[in-house]
Amino acid sequence: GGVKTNIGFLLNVLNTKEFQEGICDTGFIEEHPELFEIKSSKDKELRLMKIIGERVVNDNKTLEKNFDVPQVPEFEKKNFEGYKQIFDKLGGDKLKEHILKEKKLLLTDTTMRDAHQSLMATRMRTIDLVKIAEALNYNMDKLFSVEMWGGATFDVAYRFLHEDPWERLKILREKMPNMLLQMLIRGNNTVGYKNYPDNVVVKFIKQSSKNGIDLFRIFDSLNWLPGMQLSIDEVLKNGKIAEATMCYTGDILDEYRDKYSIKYYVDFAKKLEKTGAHIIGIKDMSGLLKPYAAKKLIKNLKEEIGLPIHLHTHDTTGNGVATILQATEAGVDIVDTAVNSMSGLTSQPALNSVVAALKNTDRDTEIDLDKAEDISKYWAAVRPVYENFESDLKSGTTEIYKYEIPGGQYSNLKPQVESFGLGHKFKDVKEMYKRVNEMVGDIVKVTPSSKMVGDFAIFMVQNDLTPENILEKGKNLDYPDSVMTYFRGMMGQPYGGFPEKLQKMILKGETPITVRPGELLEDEDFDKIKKHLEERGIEPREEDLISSALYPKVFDDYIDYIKENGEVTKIGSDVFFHGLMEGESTEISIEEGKTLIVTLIEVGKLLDNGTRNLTFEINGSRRTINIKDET
Ligand code: 3PY
Ligand code: ZN
Repeated sequence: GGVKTNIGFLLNVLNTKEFQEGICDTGFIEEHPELFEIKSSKDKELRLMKIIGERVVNDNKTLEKNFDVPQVPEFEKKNFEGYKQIFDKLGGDKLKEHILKEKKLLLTDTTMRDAHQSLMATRMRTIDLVKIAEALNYNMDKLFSVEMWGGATFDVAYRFLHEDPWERLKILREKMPNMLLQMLIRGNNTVGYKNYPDNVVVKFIKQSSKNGIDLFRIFDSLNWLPGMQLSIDEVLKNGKIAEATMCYTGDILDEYRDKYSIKYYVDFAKKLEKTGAHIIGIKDMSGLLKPYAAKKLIKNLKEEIGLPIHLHTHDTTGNGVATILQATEAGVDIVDTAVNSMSGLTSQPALNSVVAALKNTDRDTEIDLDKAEDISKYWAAVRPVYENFESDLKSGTTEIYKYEIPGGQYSNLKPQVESFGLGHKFKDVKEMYKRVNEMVGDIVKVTPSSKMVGDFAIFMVQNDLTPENILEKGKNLDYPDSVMTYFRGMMGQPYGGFPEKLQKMILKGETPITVRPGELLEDEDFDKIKKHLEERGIEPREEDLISSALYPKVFDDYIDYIKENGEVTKIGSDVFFHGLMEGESTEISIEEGKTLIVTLIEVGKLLDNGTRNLTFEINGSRRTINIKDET
């Protein structure tokens, strides 16, 4: 099959159970020379030919591609006081005062994290982020922060890109000295799908702080404070900015839907304020916060809360910029946007559009629109390389107000449903998503609780279950892992409690927990992990121990991949995802001062033994490699 099928397959894998339970980089390689039994540059060439050859033969034969080279705008490496310097000078508590006094609307650029997580299944590679990082730092000097880490990026980097996310953080830190670097952390679930032991959470936050994260957006997938408290405390201990975040669901304008009322949010914000956090985040992961609801919510919060308010939303309904402008009128301090060419649909509202809208008003962002446009052009040229990971959503859809599916999940739900052979029942699954939400008591839906609702909905459709018949018909069934975890109380406690009858039926006599899972989980044994990784042939850094604690199998697989294939991060994304066409060349800088010019000369005929010979020219010398044709 062509590339479509294969990427579709990857998307399916992304949604399998294995994936949900759970970039080789220069730094990693330098610190792990043991991964390279083969060191000569001839062998590096051979490995590159093998990786590119595999793509050409097995992924890509039919794709006609013609990608523009993304242009990095010019920038001047000037000295200036960005928000990073202001924070380093003032510390979190005074930074908070500083933000409150700002007249202009402050912007966070989410392009490097949530935008590609929500548009293209989190597949953006470090090489594409790094290329634009300095231009962003120097040309977008008025930005408040850059969200570039956390959420799903950690896992996907290892799993699908064969990259080390810690290296991504280190390089971006170096390239963006004036920007506050921001990450998304799922409370005790950190960057995973389940609660981890407390010592894992502590180590993770410490190392992330040390490697360059300034601002942690901390949320709990059920808005359950105990699920966030440890993270908030640790961020404060490490001297970083704690953004305690409430997830928005429901509709505060609808008086018949009163579980998540304005009072609910104001009360929760007051609790968050008491934790000592510096900023209150509103995380509208599904884009449900309608423009006039935003106005009402922000107005009430500004009256009742003494902390800056940072609004995050998605544009899935098409109302995103309007929501931001209403929030701005009501006095919101900071908002999330993505550079235009990476905005809209399931991503964030458009940065450039917001900048333009506020010019010559008293909340002018002071961002240079021409420079922002040049950054947007860079991303516009990067985006087509990732097209196979995009959903087929072509316009905003108001059905999201009904289904309440988060941006990231929406773009993945269809391939997930298809992977269960239920593609023709996609609409039924969406309807069931809504009904499952009601059945479990109308809960906050964001990773990982959203995944539970999605898995449950698919399971219901698969087994012809309905909320009306499940207590009878569902008695003897084995429920998906995420559903079990949820009803055991291992994701925390939902506001309003569990539906008892359903919980009893699903747990079949098992007693659920009512305390914080971290109180019951044994501390992770890091010595054991160290030994395990040593046995696997590496001398683990602190970062590796943490990654292995978070994703044991994914990390092992990553190590094995690097051992076998060597470094892949230096390969351009067009070639990494699409290979080369006959006659096409690419430059790969394999180390400081050493660039390979690789040209694919010829793809040979299919041989009797099911392989093909591929001829390359590398820096002028011809070499041939034999690749098995699996198509
Ligand atoms: C994440 O947890 O990765 C999210 O972005 C949820 O919205
Ligand atoms: Zn989001």
